[in-house]
Amino acid sequence: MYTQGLNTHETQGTSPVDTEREARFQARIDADEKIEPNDWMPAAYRRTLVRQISQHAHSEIVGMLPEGNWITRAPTLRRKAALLAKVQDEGGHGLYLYAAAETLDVTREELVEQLLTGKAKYSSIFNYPTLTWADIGAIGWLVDGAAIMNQIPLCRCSFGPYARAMIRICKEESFHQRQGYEIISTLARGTPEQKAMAQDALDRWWWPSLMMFGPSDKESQHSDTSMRWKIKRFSNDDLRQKFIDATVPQGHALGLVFPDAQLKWNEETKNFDFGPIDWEEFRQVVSGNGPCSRDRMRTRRKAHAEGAWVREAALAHAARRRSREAAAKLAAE
Ligand code: BYC
Repeated sequence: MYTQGLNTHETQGTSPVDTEREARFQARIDADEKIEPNDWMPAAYRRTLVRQISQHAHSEIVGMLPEGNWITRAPTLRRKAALLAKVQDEGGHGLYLYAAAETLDVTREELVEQLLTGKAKYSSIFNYPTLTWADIGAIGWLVDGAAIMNQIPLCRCSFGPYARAMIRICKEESFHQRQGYEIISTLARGTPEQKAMAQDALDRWWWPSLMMFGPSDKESQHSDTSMRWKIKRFSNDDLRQKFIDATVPQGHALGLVFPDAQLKWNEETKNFDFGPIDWEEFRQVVSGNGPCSRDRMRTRRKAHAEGAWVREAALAHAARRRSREAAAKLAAE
């Protein structure tokens, strides 16, 4: 619905006109102006945004699956209501983000197709299993905590529709993080068995959470350009470090131990030093060989197929309403 009449020219190349347009575009970015869908933009800026925003949307949608697994098994009614609300929020985040991507001359159908055929990526983190109730706490505390660290700067992204979608998303994410930390702290302060569950969840989710920030700055293909265009405001490694520095004291306050023997406060840099990340594991997960990768895609494809009647019914309803409105208009003339 947003895709009509947009500036979609992919023709820019190296002509003096293009060079001048690109310089004007960069000057607007440097002046912290927002770029809006109908403004001229380099084709590569558009492509980068479609890639990032749609991967982000897919992550929200696939991200509903590991937690959805626990809705029917939440330990109390209060926990169930909070988890249900959180998972619904994630569905909503996916929809705002698909709508933001659609302002860039791509349809939701194309984006969903890319997810379902395995062409598009989604966050590595959602390819790990949720084995116990403590994992729901760990997801909220660590995964949503990492998400907030990465997403707050996106509220200042140069592309207006993405930045505006992120403001609302971040407000909701902060509730998600708090509900997770509350679950983990209840378990960590509970019986020895409950504390062991919290520790086990931290052991399994810590390293995958650090991988959410993407490859190291040396290996990141897109960071330089995305930072020049103010799509990204901080590098992957900088955000990862900020997350570690904020999260480690929270775990220590609960008497939990991080699964990293090299994790240590560095008085000189005022940061936590940490051990090496297993980038081979990250590469495997991102290329579809994570512990739950196939299961996630199978579940998503099944949900999409089973929802076909809802999409068809909504389209039929919209068509009927349009024709009824047209008939009423004609009768009134
Ligand atoms: N997993 O050059 P780089 C959530 C890919 S939703 C998979 O550094 P970039 C939540 C990257 O796409 C969390 N792939 O890329 C939801 C690129 O591949 P392509 C999602 C990854 O874009 C429900 C290649 O590696 N958050 O939190 O500059 C419940 C090279 O990387 C990952 C977002 O999407 C990964 N972890 O930086 C609870 C935030 N990392 O496209 C929570 C928005 C990297 O060349 N996205 N790749 O094939 C971003 O901020 C950036 O896209 C990233 C990567 C920091 C993720």
